[in-house]
Amino acid sequence: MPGELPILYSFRRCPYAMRARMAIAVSGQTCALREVVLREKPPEMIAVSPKGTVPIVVLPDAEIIEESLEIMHWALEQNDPEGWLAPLNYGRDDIRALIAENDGQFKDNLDRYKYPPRYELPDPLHHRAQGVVFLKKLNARLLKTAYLSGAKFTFADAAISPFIRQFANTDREWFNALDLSGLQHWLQNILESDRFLGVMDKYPVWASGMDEPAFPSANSS
Ligand SMILES: N[C@@H](CCC(=O)N[C@@H](CS)C(=O)NCC(=O)O)C(=O)O
Repeated sequence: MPGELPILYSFRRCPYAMRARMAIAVSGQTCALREVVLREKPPEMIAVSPKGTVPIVVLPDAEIIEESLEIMHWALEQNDPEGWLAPLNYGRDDIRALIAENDGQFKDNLDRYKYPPRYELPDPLHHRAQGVVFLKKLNARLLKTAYLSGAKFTFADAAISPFIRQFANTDREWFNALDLSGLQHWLQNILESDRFLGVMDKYPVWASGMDEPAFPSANSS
């Protein structure tokens, strides 16, 4: 692997890493991928980013990008062939607010629904119901337009869909029975798309001294 490629620390099933990988893939940027397991993070990763979360990009000049939304911006600001940034560049504060709500309140409810034993006084169904408030907001948009900011898949769809996937997968039968057809079609359509499946390949866990595979891999679409 040539030394000048950016390094991407990633974890396949992490929703933050998924959205970063989708943006990197669409931008045409290639990274050297270091797949990690969260319970055993490589010391090289902690050395560059002590907060210890994935995804992280390490640029050839040693600059570190350690927030998934910033990684998306970094990739798309170099090359944005599908215009993912256009809604944000056109001052869509509603889209920024939607992403902030996803990352804040909705993610809190998702964690408390999906991983109740981690919390004191767990009440997963209360948090599931709170999560539905956000799902309804998304659904109202998706009954009007195919994607969150309009007719095309853009930044917001990549940023939010991995979290809706996780929420849905916690109890698929219950999710499928909700009266939220706009949201359900949107999610299904994304989960079956090459842009999503192409960033879900499995890679061996990286350890010091191992060669890094290229991401996206040459044969993924
Ligand atoms: N704000 C960060 C959050 C990233 C994050 O929390 N990632 C999780 C995995 S999905 C993580 O690395 N957690 C650390 C751990 O579980 O030890 C971002 O947007 O990149």
